[in-house]
Amino acid sequence: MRQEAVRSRFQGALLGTFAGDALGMPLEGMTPQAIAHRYGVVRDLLPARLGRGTYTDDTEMTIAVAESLVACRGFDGPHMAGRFLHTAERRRGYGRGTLEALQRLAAGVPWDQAGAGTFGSGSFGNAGATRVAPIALLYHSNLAAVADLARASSEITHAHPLGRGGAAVQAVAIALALCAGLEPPAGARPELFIETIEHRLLPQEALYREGLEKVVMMLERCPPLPLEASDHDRAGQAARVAAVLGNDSRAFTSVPAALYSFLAYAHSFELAVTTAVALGGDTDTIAAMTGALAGAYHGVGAIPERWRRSLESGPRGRDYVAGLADDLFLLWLERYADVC
Ligand code: RVK
Ligand code: MG
Ligand code: MG
Repeated sequence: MRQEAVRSRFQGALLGTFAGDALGMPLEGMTPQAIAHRYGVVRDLLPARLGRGTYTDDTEMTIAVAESLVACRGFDGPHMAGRFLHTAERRRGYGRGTLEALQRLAAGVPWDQAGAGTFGSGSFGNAGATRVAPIALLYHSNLAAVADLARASSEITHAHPLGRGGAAVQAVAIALALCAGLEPPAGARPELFIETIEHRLLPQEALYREGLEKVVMMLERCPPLPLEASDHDRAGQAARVAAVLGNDSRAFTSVPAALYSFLAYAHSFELAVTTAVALGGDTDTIAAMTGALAGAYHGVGAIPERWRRSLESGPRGRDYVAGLADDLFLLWLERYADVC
């Protein structure tokens, strides 16, 4: 029974990333006001550059992380770097920092040096954080391993301490969401999330402490709206949250923005992810990270069926991603289930 619940959460986190990415992608770069003016609250997958329901770099790299963990039966830096390089399709839309690191990997630079020179000191873009769900799932019973391996996986492309730190914060949050979702009476208590994540921060990641404190402040100032709230009220709240937390593609703004969206609406996958999209800015990535959190918390059944059935199919589409989640679950069952 419990194993089925864990399995559903592995699928939820990976397909939740995919659904958030696909819902957010057509709005990427728009302000919250522009989204509200044009669409109200976005509740359905819109036509997109590569087709409705298609995914971007965020999901593509998450797939690569999962493939590498499964193939190597755990984290292996050189192998994961190889998967990033061989699975990246430019049409999915990659950030500059990731592309630069991939070029260095292609030129033979080792996996732990390829991300070092971007923007002078390594990138603190959010690509290291948005792909981290498979690591959080496989190691969820050991938060120290979750944080360390998230940082190591980020280093391949995003070596700045704040890039690595964003991956650690997002990964620890996903692992906590999974565990909290298995214990429904306790639920997703924001104080517990914030305290536990803060405890895992390294001194050079102190900026995340500020981000997490802002999340607490915004959960108080902008608490979840009731179900019957109007689109106008939802959009207004999203704009206020984005103005304080930020919504751009730097990890130290977008990771807290995703955490707010999840914690404010932890009772509903759909409300969490639509809130993330309403924040505007880096909508595909913030919604992908929110989808990973909410999917790990609720399990795959909470992703609206009308979204799930419209996600891209094909050789590396939704069935493949669900299968990868199962492979990862079986690996967890074999190697780590007994320590839970
Ligand atoms: C196209 C100064 C830095 C910095 C540093 C800033 C895809 C830059 C995904 C940079 C995501 C931005 C998106 C994002 C993210 C980073 N000094 N500024 N050391 N490090 N920045 O280029 O690969 O959509 O302004 O590494 O993480 O869907 O432009 O992007 O939305 O952060 O790309 O950092 O991908 P990048 P990424
Ligand atoms: Mg993207
Ligand atoms: Mg993005």
